[in-house]
Amino acid sequence: MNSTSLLTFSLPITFTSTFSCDVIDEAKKRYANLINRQLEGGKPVDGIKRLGTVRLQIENRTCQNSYPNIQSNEAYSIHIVEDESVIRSVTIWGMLRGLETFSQLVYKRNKDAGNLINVTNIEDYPRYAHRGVMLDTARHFMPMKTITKILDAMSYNKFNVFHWHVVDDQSFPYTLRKFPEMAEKGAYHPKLVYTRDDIERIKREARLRGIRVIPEFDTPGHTFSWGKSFPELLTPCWGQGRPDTPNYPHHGPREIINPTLESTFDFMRDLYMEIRDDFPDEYVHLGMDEAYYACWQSSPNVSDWMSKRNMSTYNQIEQYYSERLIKIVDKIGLKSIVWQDPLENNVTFNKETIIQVWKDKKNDVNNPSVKNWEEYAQEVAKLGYNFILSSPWYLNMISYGQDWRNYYEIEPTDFTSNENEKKLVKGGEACMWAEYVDGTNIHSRIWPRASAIAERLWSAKNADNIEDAKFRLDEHRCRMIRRGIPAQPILNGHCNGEEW
Ligand code: CP6
Repeated sequence: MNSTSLLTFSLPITFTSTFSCDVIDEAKKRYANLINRQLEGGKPVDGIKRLGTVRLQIENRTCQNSYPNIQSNEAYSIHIVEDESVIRSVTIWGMLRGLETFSQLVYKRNKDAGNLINVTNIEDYPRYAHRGVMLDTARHFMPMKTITKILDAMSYNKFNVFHWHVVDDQSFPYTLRKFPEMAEKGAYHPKLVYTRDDIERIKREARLRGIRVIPEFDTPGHTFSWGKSFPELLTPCWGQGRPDTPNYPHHGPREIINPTLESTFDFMRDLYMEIRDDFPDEYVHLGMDEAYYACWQSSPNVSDWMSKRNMSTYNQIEQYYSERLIKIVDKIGLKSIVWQDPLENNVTFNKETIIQVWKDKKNDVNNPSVKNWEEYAQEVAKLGYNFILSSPWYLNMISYGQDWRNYYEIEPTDFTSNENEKKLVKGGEACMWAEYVDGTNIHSRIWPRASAIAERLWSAKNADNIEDAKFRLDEHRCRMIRRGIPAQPILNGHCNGEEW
């Protein structure tokens, strides 16, 4: 590298911009702080030219009360030159991505050396609009500091969707305004809940990083904790092979939503109206995975109800429930994302619904009827739905060695040779199910493994050289460590002589 293509600078680094807005002002502070901390100790190098100011130029000044969405333009360009460098973007969301890249361009040759940046031009934009991390906060409660750290780390990896799998069978930690008893009775402990302030904070921290929050209130399955406060929402199971309870209903963990009562749908409408008012995103996640029929099958009330409606299969109940719920949600102005399962049971959705493909042989080794994700993707595409891919990116599945390679090598459009079907892929999500993680070990399990997924979702299809990626990922892992994310190692070695 000759000196004409290398610039040096002194700290603190400052960014200039011509308009003020919370998203940009906060980002300038965050990135100046990251860069200053990252480079601490280095003085400008003698004898080479200096970096001048770094100007942030945003074309579209929409900011106040604005949130990112699936259409947001996240493109940016960076021009590093001697006098006045500039980062350009169309939107504030693109500027966030540009600042992240800029912060990764600055470096030092060693701990005591000066701060450097190469003269360069970058034009960059994402391949996919939906680049998510799914977090389960029901199997283990995740403290606020864990969630905000995940949001921080997501921004270091240009993830833009926080899919919050907030409740499930085991606990209901979300404080609803209209039904506060759901969390009071359904959480693991009255302190292990997300308060109204916590929810506002998650929304705010996510927005400042250009991250959409998509909450999921999974029904009709995975709802056992809902019954702690509202038992009438669930279908009581009868018998269930328990000799002591053959002829009367009892509550048990396989209970799922009771679709035979009108009050169930009234409740769901109230719940989703509240979610709509809590979250600015146009999408909500309705879950709908793994609706086990055991309780419906065991219940004489359900059988009576079915025969009155001329239903003969349990799939028909699932269709009835799912199609009614999605109409309710549609009517109050929300678009839906659902796990793939209901499609397999012939539920139909409107074509704006996004399907999340999660099944794969690898995720269900005990079930011989489970197919490869490519086959599920094909089936979804044949039905004409847009979808996001998660099957190959289940962070909860672990094994010895470099499993990030398996994530990196996935090409989301490889399920088909049909160009129109390839266009149905809107992105993907790395999923962190929390049966075996909590605040003590979650960060090192997510990072840097999810970084491999982030690159696959952001970068062009032909950015697929894994032997190059290996060193990039290792360096990025060290960068995350310096930024306070305890990311686990992927290669032998050390981070710049630092002690870890
Ligand atoms: N919980 C819910 C889960 C899972 C799903 N839904 C799950 C299934 C298989 C694996 C990991 C997680 N724990 N509500 C499936 C979408 Cl390997």
